[in-house]
Amino acid sequence: MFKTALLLSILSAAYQQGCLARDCDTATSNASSEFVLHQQSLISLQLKLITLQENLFLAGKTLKDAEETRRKQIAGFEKIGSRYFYIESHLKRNWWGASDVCRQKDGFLAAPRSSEELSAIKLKLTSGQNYWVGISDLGDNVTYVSQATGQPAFLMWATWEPSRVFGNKDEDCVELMAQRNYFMNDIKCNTRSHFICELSD
Ligand SMILES: [Ca+2]
Ligand SMILES: [Ca+2]
Repeated sequence: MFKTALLLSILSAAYQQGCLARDCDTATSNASSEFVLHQQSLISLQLKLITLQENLFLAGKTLKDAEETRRKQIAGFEKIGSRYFYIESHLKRNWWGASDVCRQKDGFLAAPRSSEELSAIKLKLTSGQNYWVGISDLGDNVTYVSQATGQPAFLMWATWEPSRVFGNKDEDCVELMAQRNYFMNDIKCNTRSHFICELSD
């Protein structure tokens, strides 16, 4: 957009210079002069239109940025690593209830995507409390899926977890388990725990 404005500006100046070089004052045709004026007027209008479009674009971007910032602040999310999370250390909900709270905040139960992200989140948790994350094998009782993405989740199991591998297939939802240094544990989904939400990308 800015390049177009610059190009038109240069063309306009070049056109005027060309006119002077040909000595427009001595032009014999009135029609030719009118044509030049119309062309200049048209270029001038085009430049104004481009300026208006630029201003509209910038205003829209500013508004969008302000809304995004406000949305994050209201919901109480904080930036941890490169993403936004909300850590609920007061309320306890079962896995579905926790998921509902996150959805009401326009997010999902969180699914950490890397060991670095999980480590950063751990630093924010209240000692001794377990936290739901948005991972379960409720779909096929085999694959642990991120609720946010619908894709197989990043997993970092505590020792002897998941219980499914060791014969207990009733533990379908995943928590960060305080007693296991916040590594992951599958547990029954109706357990009431604190929870972590993430904002959608
Ligand atoms: Ca299971
Ligand atoms: Ca387990």
